[in-house]
Amino acid sequence: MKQYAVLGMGAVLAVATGVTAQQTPADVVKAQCAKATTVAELWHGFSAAAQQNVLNALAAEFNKTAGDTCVLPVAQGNYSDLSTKLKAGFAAGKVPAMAQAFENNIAQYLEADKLANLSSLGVRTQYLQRRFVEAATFNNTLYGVPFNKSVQVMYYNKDLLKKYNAKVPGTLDEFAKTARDLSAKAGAPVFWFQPTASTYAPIFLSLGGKYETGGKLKLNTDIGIAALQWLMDLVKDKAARPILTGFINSQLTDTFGFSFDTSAGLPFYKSAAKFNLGVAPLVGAKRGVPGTALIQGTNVVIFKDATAAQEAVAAKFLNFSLQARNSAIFATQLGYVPSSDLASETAEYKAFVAKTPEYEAVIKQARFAGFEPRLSDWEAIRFNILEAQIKEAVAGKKTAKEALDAAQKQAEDLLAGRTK
Ligand code: FGO
Repeated sequence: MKQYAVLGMGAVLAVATGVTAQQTPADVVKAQCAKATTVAELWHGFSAAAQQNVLNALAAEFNKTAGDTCVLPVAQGNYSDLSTKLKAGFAAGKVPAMAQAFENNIAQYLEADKLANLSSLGVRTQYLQRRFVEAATFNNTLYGVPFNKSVQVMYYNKDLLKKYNAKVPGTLDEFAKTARDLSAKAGAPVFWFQPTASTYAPIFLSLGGKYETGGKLKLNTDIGIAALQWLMDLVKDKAARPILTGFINSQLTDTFGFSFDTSAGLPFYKSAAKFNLGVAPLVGAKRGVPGTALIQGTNVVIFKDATAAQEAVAAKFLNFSLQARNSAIFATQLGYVPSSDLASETAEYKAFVAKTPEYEAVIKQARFAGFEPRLSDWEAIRFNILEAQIKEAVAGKKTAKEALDAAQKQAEDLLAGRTK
């Protein structure tokens, strides 16, 4: 994988900055920032080296244009580590100029009154994907810009399907049938999934589920129960295998059949798969209409407590990264959906798609995708409550209804402030 991500942006960077083969993008940024009078830190949750390289390469390209100012990406672990560290930073009075943030993180950081109004800082959004921009807009004010937004897609093993003469399923029903048939023939569950809110969401959304009705969070709907049951039945029938730790793309073997996973996994799946990898839009309720993916990945926000000089550099950096060409390079390298509507017109984008046809599934899927609730407590709900209950249900400790009823009760208590 390292090769895949580093080559593209790395090559672009090498031309732009004269970087030598031995220098990593992080080395370049470090040297640039050592000389700068204003350093705007960007705290992020990219823990994979390949992603850090692409982000650092983007910062290095920007820094070349930024005079005696610079942007310094700073890794904080994964996304949850990042939000934990930011909240600790709020308490200690120390925050960076910028950070990655999910929509619910924006809601939470806003409650703490930590976010800068991006429009006032001159961040331009007219060519950006509208619904991403709307998702980062609260009370008519822009607090984040889409930076690395993903959708989920269906990864599959073409060789396994071929071996057993199976077709790529077109609906959730066909998927369940194919997974059962292939698992019986292969002697092992072929659908690999992480028992998390992320995996549950596309099944729930594709069946027509909604997390909120009339402004109220509802986790234990009939559709929710049906979605969880769908997953539980596949596990019971030995057609689905829960992956409890680590990324699926780090554990691929030739008995892997299918997964529903983030498009940001594309470079990792591509380099790890020793079989012919297939990538398709998700299966949904109806043939010919893709399922509904969860939109994940993050926005970038700017913090109010940064100095005016840092805020100005940060705003310039965001405008730079969202330019069509930069958005195209960054997104395609990492399997993200380009933030700029103009990205697909660029030569860089076209060249990438020509060489990586799997990426087309990402672009198709982007039209069929939805968000999780933008509640400030959602991060706690999705991991500590919903995911915990999904795990119990999938392990056979609870029925789908018991699990989601418990999730609903715990979420209500949390939202009412009873367990904060
Ligand atoms: C990840 C997480 C949230 C929230 C969703 C939220 C917090 C989910 C899901 C939990 O940028 P995305 O699409 O993909 C991630 C990216 C950066 O790490 O690369 C993906 N990756 C990394 C290494 C690898 O080997 N394979 C690979 O796919 C990685 O998944 O974001 C999807 C996965 C999760 O982090 O376990 O978004 N998520 N909503 N996290 N904290 N809060 O509200």
